[in-house]
Amino acid sequence: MIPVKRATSPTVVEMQVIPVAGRDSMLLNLCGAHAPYFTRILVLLKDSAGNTGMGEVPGSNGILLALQKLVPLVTGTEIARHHQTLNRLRASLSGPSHRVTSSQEAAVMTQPHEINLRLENVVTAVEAALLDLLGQHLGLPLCELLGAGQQRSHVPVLAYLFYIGDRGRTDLPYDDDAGREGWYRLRNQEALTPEAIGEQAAAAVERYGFRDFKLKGGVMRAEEEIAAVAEIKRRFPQARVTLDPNAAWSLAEAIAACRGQGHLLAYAEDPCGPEKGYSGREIMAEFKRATGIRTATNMVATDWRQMGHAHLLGAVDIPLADPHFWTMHGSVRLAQLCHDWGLTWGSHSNNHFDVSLAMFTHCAAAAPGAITAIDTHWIWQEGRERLTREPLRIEDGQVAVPERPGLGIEPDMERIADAHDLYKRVAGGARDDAMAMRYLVPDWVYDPKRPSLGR
Ligand code: GKR
Ligand code: MG
Repeated sequence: MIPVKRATSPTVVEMQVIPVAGRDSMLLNLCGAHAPYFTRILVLLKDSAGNTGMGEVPGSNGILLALQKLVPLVTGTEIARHHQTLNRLRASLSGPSHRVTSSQEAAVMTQPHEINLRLENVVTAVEAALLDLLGQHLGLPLCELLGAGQQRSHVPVLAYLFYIGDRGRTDLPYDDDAGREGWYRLRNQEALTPEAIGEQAAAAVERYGFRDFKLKGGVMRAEEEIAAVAEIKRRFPQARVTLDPNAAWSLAEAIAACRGQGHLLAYAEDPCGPEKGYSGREIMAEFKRATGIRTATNMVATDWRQMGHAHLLGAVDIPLADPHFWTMHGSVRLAQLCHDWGLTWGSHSNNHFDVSLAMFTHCAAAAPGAITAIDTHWIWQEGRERLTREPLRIEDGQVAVPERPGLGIEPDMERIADAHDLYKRVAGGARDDAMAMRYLVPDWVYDPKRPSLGR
C-alpha cells in the first residue's frame, strides 16, 4: 500500500485573548444611549512560521470566559486543519463544562434586542484568526478561502446614521474630537431633528462618499423618523435609505408609518416584531404583504433554523448575516443561498474596531451576486480608534478588498495594549445603554415597544 503523504502547515504556538475598549459618541437607540466606551474581544494567534492571525468579536464576560477556556484546544493545532479545530471547539462549547447557564446567557445578551449573541461569537473569534493565518501561509487574501472565493474587488458599505444625545448634559467622559471639523465635529453634536440627520448624512457623504444610508430608529415617533428619512432622500435622491427601529413598532404602527413610502425606503429593517402570540417572523411577513416594502433583519433570522422559518413565511428579503454571529464560513454560506434563492445578503454590525472591518469586508467579498451595502459602525470610531497599523479605508462608499494575504491587516501591539488598558480602567461588565440615557430622561426605563425619546 502506498503511504499517504500529507503536506503539513504551520501550527498554532500561542493564543492570546485580549479584551479591549474604545471611545464612542452618545448614539441613541431603542435601548437608550451609547456610553462613552464600548468593549470588544481580540484573539491573536501566533503560528510556528512566525505569523500572527487576528479575530475580533463582541465584548461580554461570557464570550471572554469561554475563549479563555478554549486556549488549550487551539494551541498546537495545524492551521490547515482549521475546520477540525473549530468542530472541536463547537463540541466543547456544547458540552457540559461550557453549557451556557441562564446567568451566563444573560451576560452574553448585553442588550435587550441583541438576541443574536451566542456561542458562534466564540467560534468566530478563533475562525477569523485561523483563516487569517492560513491565508498568510498560502499567500492568498482570506476571501479566497470562503465559499466559492473572491467575487468582487470592492465592498459597498452604508452610512450608519444615529440620533445623538447632548453629551453636555452628562458628566460622562465622551470624546469630542477636539479641534476637528466636518464629520469629526458633527459626530459629537446633538442630532434630534430631521434637519440634523440630513446634515449628518451630508457630512458622512463628504468624508466617505456613501450612496446608501441607514438610520437607527426606535428613538423618535415613527412619523418623525420617516421625516428624517425623507430629509436624507431630499438631499440624496438617488440614495438607498433604510430605517431600523429594532422592532419598536407594533404591526399597525409599522404599516401606518411605511405604507406608501416605497419611494423613500429601499427596505425596512426590523420594523416590527413578535406580538399578540405571533412570532416576529409572522408579523414581518404580514408587514411585507401589507406594505409591499422589502424587509431586512438581524433579529428574527439569526441562525439556520430561524432562517428556515423566515423563508417559509416569506418574512425576510435581506438577512443581515453578521459573521460575528453566523461565523465567517456560515455568513458566506448564507450569501450563496441568498443568491440561489433570490434573496439579498447583507450584514449587521455593532460598534467595532478595524479587525472586524476587515472580517466584514472579506465575507462581503466572497458573497456572490448583488448584495446590499453592509452595515458598519466604523465611521463613529475611524480617526479615534485603531488596533492595526493601517485600517482598511471607506472611500467612495466602499472598502477595497485588500490584496495582501489573510485579512490583509497587521496588529499594532502598542495600540492594542492601550485599548486593553482602557478596558481595565473603564469596562464595568455588560453594555448598559440605560445608564447614559438617564442623564437625558431621569428614571428612564427600556420598553421594547416604545421609542426611547419620542414617547
Ligand atoms: O449600536 O445602537 C446600536 C445598534 O442598535 C446595534 O446595537 C444593533 O445591534 O446595529 C444593530 C442593529 O442593526 O440592530
Ligand atoms: Mg438592525
